[in-house]
Amino acid sequence: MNTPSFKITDRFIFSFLLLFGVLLMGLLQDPSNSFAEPVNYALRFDGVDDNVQLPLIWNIFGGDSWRNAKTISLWIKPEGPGEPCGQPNPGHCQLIIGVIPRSWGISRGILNNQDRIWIWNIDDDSQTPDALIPLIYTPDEWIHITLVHANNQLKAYRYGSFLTGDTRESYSSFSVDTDEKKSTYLVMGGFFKDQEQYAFKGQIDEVRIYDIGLDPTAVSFIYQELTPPYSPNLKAYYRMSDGSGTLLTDDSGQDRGGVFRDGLQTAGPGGGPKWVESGLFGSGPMPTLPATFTVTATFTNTPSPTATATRLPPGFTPQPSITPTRTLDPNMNNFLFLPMVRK
Ligand SMILES: [Ca+2]
Ligand SMILES: [Ca+2]
Repeated sequence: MNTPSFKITDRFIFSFLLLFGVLLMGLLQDPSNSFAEPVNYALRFDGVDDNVQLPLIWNIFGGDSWRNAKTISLWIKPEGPGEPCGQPNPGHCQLIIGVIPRSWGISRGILNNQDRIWIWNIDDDSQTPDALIPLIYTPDEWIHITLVHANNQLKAYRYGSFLTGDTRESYSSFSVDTDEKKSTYLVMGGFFKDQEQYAFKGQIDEVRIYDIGLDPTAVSFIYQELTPPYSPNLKAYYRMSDGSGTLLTDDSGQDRGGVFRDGLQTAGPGGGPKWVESGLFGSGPMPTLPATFTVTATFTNTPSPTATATRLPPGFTPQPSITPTRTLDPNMNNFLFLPMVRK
């Protein structure tokens, strides 16, 4: 008597599983469900007090080799025009990324009546002029910047391309670290100390830190995110992948993440920089790119008057190019830093 009822139950379970399976497959094929591509995030800094404190640079590099060999690259989207720097010194401009106490960095603002992104290094040798490289930028557009310091030379790249003239002789970055005490942190988004505030206003994405001076070919790889296996020289990688919270993950997997701050205070829930949709790399194979990729820079004091840098990803149609005229100030190469930058 029991056998038929078991069969009916089995059939019922089978039918139920079949129906469940069909429903599950339907869900999996629905692009609107939670299996959609994740958002590509960037971090927006408010230009008031937002910043991210990254680890001690000694810990990122596993020593003090950061003083002699490093590559820092990132995409930024500065908001609005730059402001006058607090002093005639790039350490007193909006800090985008660099070490504190300050000895090198990427910053922006108006120096010598020029609104520029500044690549700079302060070296130990007081007989050697400190290095300062100005880069033209357009407010509210994404721009890729690379700082390469190696072989006693500081170089600056724009959109992965190196322009003649964007190099300076510069020796080991100044450091206050001692054998007993390390206190030099890598910081992103702003410098804050007492009454001094040099906060970057805009977005930052795709930050890569290497412990070597990358060659031009490696520098030019800027239109895609990195994928594993990573170079052993990649010491930290910030894709801004978190999307929420007040911690910044190191996407190189080496646990060199950062902490959001408002000024010098650790940010509370919802505080610090904001997670925004990057607009830089879409979820498809083709990145969404900024408008300006063809640059003709004119130098008044070099025998070769023009240098053209063009680097377009496949399928990308450039918008009308800009032709900035850059006059290099001969005094710029001999720029003397004020002592207070070393705090
Ligand atoms: Ca804030
Ligand atoms: Ca990103």
